[in-house]
Amino acid sequence: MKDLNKIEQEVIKSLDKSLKEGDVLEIKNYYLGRKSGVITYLLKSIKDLSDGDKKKFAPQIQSLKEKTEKMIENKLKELSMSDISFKDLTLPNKKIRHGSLHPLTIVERKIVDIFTAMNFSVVDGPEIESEWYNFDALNIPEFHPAREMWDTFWIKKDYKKKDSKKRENFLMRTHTSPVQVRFMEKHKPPFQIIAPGRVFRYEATDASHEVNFHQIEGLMIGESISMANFKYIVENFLKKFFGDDITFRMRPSYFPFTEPSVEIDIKLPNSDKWLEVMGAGMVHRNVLKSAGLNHEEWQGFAFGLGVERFAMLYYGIPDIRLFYAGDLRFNRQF
Ligand code: FA5
Repeated sequence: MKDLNKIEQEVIKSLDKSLKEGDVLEIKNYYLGRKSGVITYLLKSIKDLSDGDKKKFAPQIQSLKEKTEKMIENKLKELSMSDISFKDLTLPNKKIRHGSLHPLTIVERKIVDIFTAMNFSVVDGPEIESEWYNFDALNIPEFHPAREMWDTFWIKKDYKKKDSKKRENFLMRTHTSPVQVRFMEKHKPPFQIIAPGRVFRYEATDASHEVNFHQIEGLMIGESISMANFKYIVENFLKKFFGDDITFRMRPSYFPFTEPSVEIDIKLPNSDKWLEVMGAGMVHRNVLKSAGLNHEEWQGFAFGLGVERFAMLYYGIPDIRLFYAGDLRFNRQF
């Protein structure tokens, strides 16, 4: 009994002297440690006592254990509180990890900022699109071979748009170009817009191709907008985005909805390889007609750029699939 009291006094004394959490944990281990704690040892020895002693000492040892646990818990609380109240408040606090923006968000915002500074408005369009807006209105009628350029995720054939008498086929938009038509139907030129958004293609993935990626569409229509205006805008944009020493080329190409059509490639640093980053051209008269604009009166250019490709060049990311892998070691670098 005397020994039990002595142990209790010892615990009180040593806790009194402790100034740090570490000291208290050491005391805890010394008395209550699972293998060789002093009180643990006493508890374990109860089974060897005679019946009479068991009755007498077991409750006292148990109570000493509980008291000790309580004292240790209180001391730890006290230390953590004093830690706050006496801390030098000018010291830096524990580091809190903030979330960060995904590189694609950063790059998309950077591109949008450059265009809005050039007076382009930002507009939006649906990701589930009708066959009409994604293809027909863009001068790609059914059975036109150019439909092969966009491997399409079709939505169940018999899906019928609510409140619509007409049967329409729907799909996941393969590009942001349908937004051009939607906008031209409702607005009178002159105007200049960009339309950022997600697009979908049923194609095999590799280091520079994804099934789901992002584009930013651009459209500028007026009375006398020409390819010269496009060249000026795109050069300005690329220089603002990458810096003045960017090397790019305009290569003749084909899109059913522009005539003439071009593609823009950017030269990869320290290499003689080029990466295609956008398609563009003068809006085809059939597209203006589909949208209800008089092609004798209005003309202009359109372009569609791949956001992932810009992000890859900007950050030196070698594989497009990294954007969607969800690996925090990658995401936290931005
Ligand atoms: C188009 O989608 C056209 N709508 C672009 C356009 C708009 C042309 C307006 C003329 C006028 P294209 O399929 O080439 O074109 O895609 C445009 C850009 O998207 C490409 O330059 C590339 O940067 C990006 N891109 C295309 N396919 C993929 C893919 N699978 N993964 C990632 N980026 C892609």
